[in-house]
Amino acid sequence: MTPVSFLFRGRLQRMVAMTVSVFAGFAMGVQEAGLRGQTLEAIHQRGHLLCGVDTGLPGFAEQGEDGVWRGFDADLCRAYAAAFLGRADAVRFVPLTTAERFEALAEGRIDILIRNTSWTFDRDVGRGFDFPGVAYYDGQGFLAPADLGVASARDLSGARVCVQDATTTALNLADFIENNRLNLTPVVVETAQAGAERYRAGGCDVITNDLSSLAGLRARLPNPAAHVLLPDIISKEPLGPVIREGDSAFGDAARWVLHALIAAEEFGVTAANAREFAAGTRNAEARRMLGAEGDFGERLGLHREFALRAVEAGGNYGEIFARNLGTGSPLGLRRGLNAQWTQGGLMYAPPFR
Ligand SMILES: N[C@@H](CCC(=O)N[C@@H](CS)C(=O)NCC(=O)O)C(=O)O
Repeated sequence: MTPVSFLFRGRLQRMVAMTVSVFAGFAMGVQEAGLRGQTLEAIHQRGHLLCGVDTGLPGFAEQGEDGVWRGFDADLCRAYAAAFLGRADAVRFVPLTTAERFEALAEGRIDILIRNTSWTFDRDVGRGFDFPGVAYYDGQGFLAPADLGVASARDLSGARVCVQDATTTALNLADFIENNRLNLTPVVVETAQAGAERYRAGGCDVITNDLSSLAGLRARLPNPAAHVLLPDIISKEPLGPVIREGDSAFGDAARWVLHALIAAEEFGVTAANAREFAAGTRNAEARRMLGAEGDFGERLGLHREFALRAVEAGGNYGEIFARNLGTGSPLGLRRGLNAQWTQGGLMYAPPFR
């Protein structure tokens, strides 16, 4: 052996040894912190999922007089319960106001927050939260009486605007006023319901909120046709589930359950046909996702049929959307940005490969 190749071997060995010890140290650090899979473990031991939802927002989360929670967010909670625990009803709904929601998650009073919550830099970075994906692409708008006769929010000079506390909505309104040098007076309310009541009673001239929630509030007003959604969309509000930062195994599970619902719609897997589809399809990606092939469920720390169970719970993404928000529902929302990527929308699940 020449001295040069000896030197080279020595360096290579040191590099390999260093790399191994860095990885081992990292793995130990993660284990010592006890984070890997901690949330899933707690859910399994408890036997039900604690899902943070809205206190009452039509189309998203609302408890009926029969005690049943209904809505898009409530159905996502059920899909998660089915994927994590095998039963759609293994979920307790924890109603939270906008101001309470993050503290409840940080303190472990819920496992996951599914509550019209926008993914923003400030919430994601440094506050101890993670956003596994987007379930609804929304934007902020304005609801106004039709007889006010304004064509745009920029024409609302002198108006009082009902806006909800502790939201991106309130921050965006402040930006909108400043950027356009508008003379608008924010009237801060605690809940969407309080805003609607204030508006009805003449305590504010218009309401600003996520467009999806304004559609729900309008549907509940005595004469919905007397109120219009102004054409202005003043922000991007990507709404989705939120989890505590640090448990990346749970983050993977939360992300891929959501993507399974989205991909199920793309593949044509429905609540009614899921089992039959899994057994009979030639679509290899769908077979991997549904557990007819491979071990994707196990790799997430879930059952092999996690995706199949999630879809059976309340349907694929499109079915959940249609039932709670779609044009056939009281909210009457079109798919818009929330259409599949194959239909010109932004719903795009990464490959199950
Ligand atoms: N997406 C915004 C707004 C959240 C928000 O204001 N949600 C409204 C409707 S979209 C709401 O929760 N209202 C019912 C309540 O507070 O009880 C955010 O994450 O800050």
